[in-house]
Formats: sequence, C-alpha cells, structure tokens
Amino acid sequence: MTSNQKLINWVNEWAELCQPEKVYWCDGSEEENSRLLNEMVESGMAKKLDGKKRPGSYYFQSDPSDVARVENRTYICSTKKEDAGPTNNWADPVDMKATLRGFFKGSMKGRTMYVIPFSMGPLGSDIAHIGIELSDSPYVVVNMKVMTRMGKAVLDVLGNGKFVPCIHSVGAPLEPGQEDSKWPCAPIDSKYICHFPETNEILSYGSGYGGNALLGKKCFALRIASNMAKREGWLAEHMLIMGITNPSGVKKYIAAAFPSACGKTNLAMLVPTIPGWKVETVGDDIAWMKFGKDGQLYAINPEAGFFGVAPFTSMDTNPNAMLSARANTIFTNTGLTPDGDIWWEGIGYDAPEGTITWTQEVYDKASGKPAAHPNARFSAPASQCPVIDKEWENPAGVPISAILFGGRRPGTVPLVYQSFDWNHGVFMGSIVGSEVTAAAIGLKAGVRRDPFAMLPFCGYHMGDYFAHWVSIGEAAPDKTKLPKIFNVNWFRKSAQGKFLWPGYGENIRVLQWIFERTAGTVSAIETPIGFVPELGSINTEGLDGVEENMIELLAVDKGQWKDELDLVREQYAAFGTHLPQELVEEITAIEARFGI
Ligand code: TSX
Ligand code: MN
Repeated sequence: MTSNQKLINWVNEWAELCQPEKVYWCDGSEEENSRLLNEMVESGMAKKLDGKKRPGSYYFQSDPSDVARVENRTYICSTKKEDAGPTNNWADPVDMKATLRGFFKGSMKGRTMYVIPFSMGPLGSDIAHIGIELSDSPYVVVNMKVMTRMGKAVLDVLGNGKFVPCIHSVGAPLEPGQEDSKWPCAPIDSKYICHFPETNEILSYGSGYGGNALLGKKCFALRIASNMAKREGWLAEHMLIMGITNPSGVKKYIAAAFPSACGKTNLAMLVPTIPGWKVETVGDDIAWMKFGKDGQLYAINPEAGFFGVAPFTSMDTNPNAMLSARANTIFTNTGLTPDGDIWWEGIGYDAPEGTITWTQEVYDKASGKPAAHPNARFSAPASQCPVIDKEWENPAGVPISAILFGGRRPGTVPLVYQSFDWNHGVFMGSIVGSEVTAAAIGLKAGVRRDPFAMLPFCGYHMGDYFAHWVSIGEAAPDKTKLPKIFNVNWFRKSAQGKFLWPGYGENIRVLQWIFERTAGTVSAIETPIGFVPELGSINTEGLDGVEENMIELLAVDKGQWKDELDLVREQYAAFGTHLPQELVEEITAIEARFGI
C-alpha cells in the first residue's frame, strides 16, 4: 500500500516488539469498516443497534475501570523537566521509552496490529498533518474512521513524506486459547499516555477509551500539535469553530475555548432563538489556526467527527447533535434499550422498561445508578450534522473574526466583555476557570483554573504557551485584522443561586453583540476589566424576566475582582520566570484601573 520505506521499517520494528498475530493495513473503505464491526459483534464486544431506529450504528460497553482520559497517567517526555512546566506530569524520554518497551514487548500477542493512516485536517490542506496509528484495538479503527480522514488516500498523500508516529496497545495480550474480554485493557497503574514533543511521537499503553486511545485527537491535535505550532508560529487550540450569519446575510466565524462541561458542543451547534440569525458548525472541539496571505487568521477543524458527551444531550439542549448521531454512530457506555436503541440521562424521555445500564444491569431509576456513565460518548460523522458549515472542509480554513473564552462562573464574571487589545485578550485566556463541584474532582469545590481550556492538553510549559500567544499578536501581518477577544459567562447566578441568563439558543443575543462589536456597529462601556455592553445593547426582545437581571449580569464588582486578581497572582506564581512580562503588565494595569 505504500513505498514509504521509513513507514514500512517503523511498522516492522513495532510488529517485532509487540508480536501481534498479524499486521493489517487499514484502507479506510466502507467494506473494511463493516467487516470490523461485524467481527466485533460476533466476538461479543459490540452490539448492532436496530436498523430502523439507529441505522448503521453500534453499541459498546467499556470495562468499568476504563471510562475516561487518565490525566495522572499522562506524561510529557521532554529532555528538560522544565519544558513540561508545572501543569504537566513529566518523565525523561529515554527512561520512559525504556519502560514502555518493556510494556509493549509481546503486548499484542494473539491480536491484530492495525496500521491506521489518518489525516488531521482536510487531505492535502497546508494546515493539515498526517499521523499513523498502530493499534491492537478494532474499536479504535472504527472510531478513527469517524473522527479522522482515515485510510489508503492518506498514504497516497503522504508518499515518502513525514508522519507523526502513534503507537497504541490496550495492554492485554492473549495466550493461545485464552478467551478475550469484552473490553480488554490494563490496570490503572499500568496505563501510560506519553508524548515526546521533541520527536513528535506518541506512545499509549493500557487504555482503550477516548482520548487515551484515539491518538489523533487530544494527543496529536492538541499536545503534540501545540508543540509544532509553537515552533512554527501557529495555534493548536481546544476551541469550537462556528459561522454566524446575521439577518442581512453577513457571515463571520468565531472560535471559542471553554473548559469541559461548559457546553462547547451545544454552542457549536446552537439553534438561534432570534429570527433571521443562523449558526453553522465547523468544529466542536479543536481548531488549528494560521495567518493567511491576506493577513487574516484562518482556522481548520482537524477532526472529521464529534466525540460528544451523551448524557444531557437532547432534542431540547442540542437537536443538531442528536440528529448528527441518528445513524452511522458509535455509542459507548450509554444505556441500551430492549428494542435496540440507546438511552441516557437527560435524553428528554423516560427509559423504556428493561433498559440495560452501561454496567449490564437492568436499569432501575430508584436505585440512583445511572443507565449511562456520565462520560458516555457518541462518535458521529461531522458530515451528518444538519448545520455543518459548507466551508468546513475548505483546506484554506475559515477567517476568524472573534475568539471567545469562558467558563462556569456563578459570580464575578459578567455575561460578556471584550478585551482592549490582543495582549489583554491573552490575559483573559490565561485566567479562564470554571466552577467545579466537590464530587467532580474529589477536591474542594470552587474555581478550577484552566487557562485557555488547555490545562490537560498543552504539551509544554504553560508560561511559554502564554508567551507564544503574545508572540502571535506581535507576528500578525496586520494587527487590525487580528480577531477581537471576548469572555462569556452563561452561568452567572443570583444571590439566591438561580441562573440569571437562560443560555442555550438565547446565547445568540450575546453572539449578536459580539458580532456587532467586530463590525464596529455597537458601542460599549469601558470598565477596568474591558468593554462591557451598555444596558439595553444586548437584545432581550421577547425574553421574559431577563431584562431585570441585566444589571446583575453585566456588573463588574471591585471587591469580587480584587479577590479574583489575588487568586490569579497566586496561579501566576507557579509559572516562575516563564510567565511573560506582558501578562504581569496586564494584571498590574487592571489593578491600577480599579485602584487596588
Ligand atoms: O450548554 C450549555 N449552554 C450553552 C448552549 C449553547 N449549558 C449546559 C452546560 C452543560 C453541558 C448551559 N447550562 C447553558 C448554556 O448556555 N446555560 C446553562 C445554565 C442553565 C440551565 C438551565 C436553565 C437555564 C440556564 N433552565 C431554565 O432556566 C429553565
Ligand atoms: Mn475537548
């Protein structure tokens, strides 16, 4: 399938170490995809869902120990520990490779090693990059088919060129005659998700789930790509990309970064409530951005599918996600209904009698045990999204007019505000945080700082990452064409603990203000933290009971901001000399504007 000798040698070398029963080169065809899915149904790993209710779709249950990304088993292996920074686990690359060779030795016994060629980004795009994943999991193959451009066409584009090597094993070799488990994986302390930023390599051992195993996504498109982007002067970001068209037919694209559980996928596919406005989706998770010849910043979505959290996705909260997953979709760790469909908490209707939970028990609402794991997922082709943007596969990307940051902030942070300039916007990205409940992280409840929503995904020192953002602003071919930067907060609460903003489709009203700010057609009030909408300039027409919340939604309180900035200074201290002086100047200037 290829004459790329480096690729052939590399595959042979790893096959020799991992000792699979056979090596199979994926061509990415429909025929191959159905064959693998049928094999998994036969082996008991997958169930085919009902052909009428959920055509072309399959259901998987993971091992109960293998349900999410494992941040404490995720490493950045740079020569110098300092290059990984205080927010990453670090390991020496030579030591880690030696350790992992021990784990990978014989790890694929009794299994097939799949060679999975994939492109992150439209095939042949200047912004796209090619990876090859070796994996002993057929579940990974069928997911990579949804989530990336996968198969022979990628090898044709690759030719004798370079690729990012990605090696994955579930870490569960089979002895002759040994029966396979439904979801093979290794125990938690034998899982390793390792990145080698200096050589652009990924080694993942012991987990078959999501970002641990589908190496094109978080491992490549964020952790490795953030390193490539720093070296080459572009941006690899944890951002959705959406197009917004106003009633006059003017269209602008925005990118937005939010920590997990803030509704990024919902915003990417939002159904506007005000007549005449249209939202279209380019991507829901990752943006790669580069300056074009015209001096504008252009973004591509490196992915080809949505790997979305299922629970609480419904025809009410996100109809376009529901419709994207109506067919040809892989469901993992949702509930399974007796008529061969899926079900999850918050899907919008009651579980049919006899629904089976993700742990294979009969669902009993009264037991308090959910049918779907909270991190249950759907893998759906982006092409099936009813509002997929017509430019979503444009190899040149889409021009970005605005960048949004945000998080769940019950207090302090207004519904929306705009930075004074690029560096002030970098400051806003650096202080992103989100309210987490004690249960969610096993720590004390409060604001978890998640700069640029990249805390788990930045593949190098976070302070150097801030400096890279500053340098992008300096390197801009035309500073007047830089995207305008905003922070949004759909989650501000009253003293009584009630959400002040209705959110969801009504967020188009905030997007309208942002749209008009980028067009220069709406004024704003200058506050110490940035430009805030004037009272009355957010369109609340037809909204009941929100007008009276606007003062509270837009308030900038000096006392709350003093506490906030004290916490930011504490956070900044961890970055030491890597913290760019520009950000120290930004926080000092804000304190000065407040008079604190
Ligand atoms: O996704 C959300 N968005 C963005 C939508 C485009 N969520 C869900 C977050 C978890 C994934 C939201 N939750 C949003 C929001 O804008 N806002 C809220 C908070 C909220 C929840 C329920 C109500 C209002 C606000 N319901 C009523 O007031 C009836
Ligand atoms: Mn994400």
